[in-house]
Amino acid sequence: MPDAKPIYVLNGPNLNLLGSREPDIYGRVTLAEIEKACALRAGQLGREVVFRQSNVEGELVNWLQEAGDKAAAIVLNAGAYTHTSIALHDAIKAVAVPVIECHLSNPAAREDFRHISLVGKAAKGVIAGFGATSYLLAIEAAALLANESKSA
Ligand code: CA2
Repeated sequence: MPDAKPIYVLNGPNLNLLGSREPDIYGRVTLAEIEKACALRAGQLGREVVFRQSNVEGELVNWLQEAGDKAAAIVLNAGAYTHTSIALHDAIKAVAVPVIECHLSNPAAREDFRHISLVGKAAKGVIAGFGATSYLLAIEAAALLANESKSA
């Protein structure tokens, strides 16, 4: 696919700690390993991945805006900002490309404060609860949605 736009995979706060702590909830896989697996799966689907992590809310907003111009689709694990960030909600609403909310765990099966997703209220859809595999399922959804769009 010549000139196919990339899939942006954006990760929020504390996800840089993956693999080192709380393995019962989040598994033992590191974010670097997830990045490699995403790149491999996206490559099989004819796409490249731009993979980033930040603990800073505004940086995630900036990257969503950048992806709105450059990406075919966005996979977003906003971490705890999922449940609190009106800024991320508004940024998702403002981009024309599809945003897939992605989680390692299943927030609906956890504490009450994780049951609200401000990201989910703006996203195209949600994939959650499959550990690192959630990212690969989200890459597949992103590639399918991107292929439906003429400009991506
Ligand atoms: O399940 C997910 O992917 C979450 O987005 C992870 C967030 C959590 O706040 C969301 O409710 C669900 C937390 C990411 C923190 O990741 C850590 C990894 C290892 C050790 C400590 C935190």
